Amino acid sequence: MAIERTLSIVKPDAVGKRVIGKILSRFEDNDLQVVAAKLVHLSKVQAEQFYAVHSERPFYNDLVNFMISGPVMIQVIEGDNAITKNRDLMGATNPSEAAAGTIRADFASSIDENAVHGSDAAETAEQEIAFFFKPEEICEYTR
Ligand code: IDP
Ligand code: MG
Repeated sequence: MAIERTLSIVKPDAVGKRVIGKILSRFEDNDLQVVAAKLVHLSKVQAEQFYAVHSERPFYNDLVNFMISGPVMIQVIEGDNAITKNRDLMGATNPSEAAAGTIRADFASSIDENAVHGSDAAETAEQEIAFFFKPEEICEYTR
């Protein structure tokens, strides 16, 4: 399997519940390494641009307003098969459908406030990482 990087966001609901550490532990416990991270309060423009792919969806305005309702923890995580592995650790978009033991099953309360974002494919991972991080902000580790 190839080493990949993906973008992960701990959303405002989970930051507010003070479970940043528990969520990042899920990645670390599953051989995904945090290679860049920052806590930020997104601007409305940033949230609109980040979720532009959903701009025609009925939930877009609610999603943007939720994402700017408090700080978010944004990280690049790296490891074997990181994109799919992160999606598997996250669980389904709707926490009521998320498998037991997934991040969303354990920490999310609704489809609107579902604890985490994760890139869904190689192309979006690359775009989303570049949206938030300059290349020099991503660390190289000797494994
Ligand atoms: P994902 O986060 O699992 O990749 P997407 O379909 O990409 O799910 O949707 C992005 C985000 O938009 C979701 O995480 C969720 O916060 C929100 N969202 C998606 N579908 C709905 C919906 O039907 N109602 C309300 N919010 C939604
Ligand atoms: Mg998505």
